Amino acid sequence: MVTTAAQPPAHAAAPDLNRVWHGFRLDGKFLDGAPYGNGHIHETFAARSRQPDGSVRRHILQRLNTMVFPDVPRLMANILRITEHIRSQQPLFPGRNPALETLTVVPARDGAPFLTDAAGRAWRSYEFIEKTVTRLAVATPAQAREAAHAYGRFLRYLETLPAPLPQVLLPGFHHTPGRFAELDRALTLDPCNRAVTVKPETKLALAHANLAEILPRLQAAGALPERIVHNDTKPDNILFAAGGNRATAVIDLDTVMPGLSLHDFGDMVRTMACADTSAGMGFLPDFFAALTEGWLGAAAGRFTAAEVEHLPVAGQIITCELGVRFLTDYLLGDVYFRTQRPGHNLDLNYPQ
Ligand code: ADP
Ligand code: GN1
Ligand code: MG
Repeated sequence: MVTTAAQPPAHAAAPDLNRVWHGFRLDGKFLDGAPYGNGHIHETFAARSRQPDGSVRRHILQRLNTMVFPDVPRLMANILRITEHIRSQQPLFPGRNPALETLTVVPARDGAPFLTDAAGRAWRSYEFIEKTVTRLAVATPAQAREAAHAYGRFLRYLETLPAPLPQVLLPGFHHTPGRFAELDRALTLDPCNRAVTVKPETKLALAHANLAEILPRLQAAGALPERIVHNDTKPDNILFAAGGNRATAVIDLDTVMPGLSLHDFGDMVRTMACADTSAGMGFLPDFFAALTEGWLGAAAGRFTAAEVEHLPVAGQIITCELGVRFLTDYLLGDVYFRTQRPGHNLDLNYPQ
């Protein structure tokens, strides 16, 4: 079942980052902290501290969205297993060191992988991966190829993750028929009387409903193996080397769960092989070709014939699925994604 979560109130008090920083096992003297990045789920801050040797270090502090991830201990247990496994892998790819390609959790003072502040809100901290940038969109096919290779490497590193599998914290996350059912419910409930304002968008979504069953049907027929996948493969979840094309690390591991490789590829097509051109939303064949090259290059022959054959339609499916999610969120009153202005959920460019 797909669930819809409400965001913590937008008026949540500005956090005392000094106090939060001191809750983690960090050395040095807290200097300052500020909002960081463009994630749609958590509130992310970068905190700076002066180290005993005089240098300045940064750490990520994230106030977690517990409406989306209510079970923080299980969330962090997944992340520790995933990051520790990746870190322990031998290099599989020339010039790449898996230990440097993943996040490092900073424990709280009591040793737990997160802390709860005085207001009852959960926080985690990561080592800041320096000399990197995230991109809301890739600028060249070379960047798309690099990103796809990084997400492909990620799958390879996790192939050997020992049992048990990471826990499924977001059931039905990429179950496209469930997302359509959510849209149906939102249209029926129409709590904000917005359905009348989104008739063209609704018509467009419903016209593509046939896409929803394609992957579930193939999976049921045994043509698509379940793998541990990332599930949120937009460019913003890759750290690229500053001033270059190299993909340094894959981040945002909250959605890593057993799932389908085609969902990961499809979300890359949605976010890296489509652009808003003067003629409307357009598909970019050269970026698609670069994604395919990077993805299959990293997979090194491991995908089944069905996983390769369905790469093109995967982009359509996930584009449709996310369109349905944003539309549903708009109908429900912008309660899930962090929107920055009225109508943001309807903006063609928002998904980036
Ligand atoms: P959300 O789930 O809200 O998208 P993310 O975990 O993706 O949150 O983090 C939001 C942004 O913060 C990322 O897109 C990236 O720019 C930045 N970020 C997160 N972790 C790190 C890190 N360890 N080092 C550097 N930047 C990071
Ligand atoms: C959210 O966390 P973030 O911003 O990387 C969302 C994804 C969407 C994406 C759209 C847990 O990702 O599913 O594809 O926004 N994550 C969750 O930009 O719902
Ligand atoms: Mg993110």
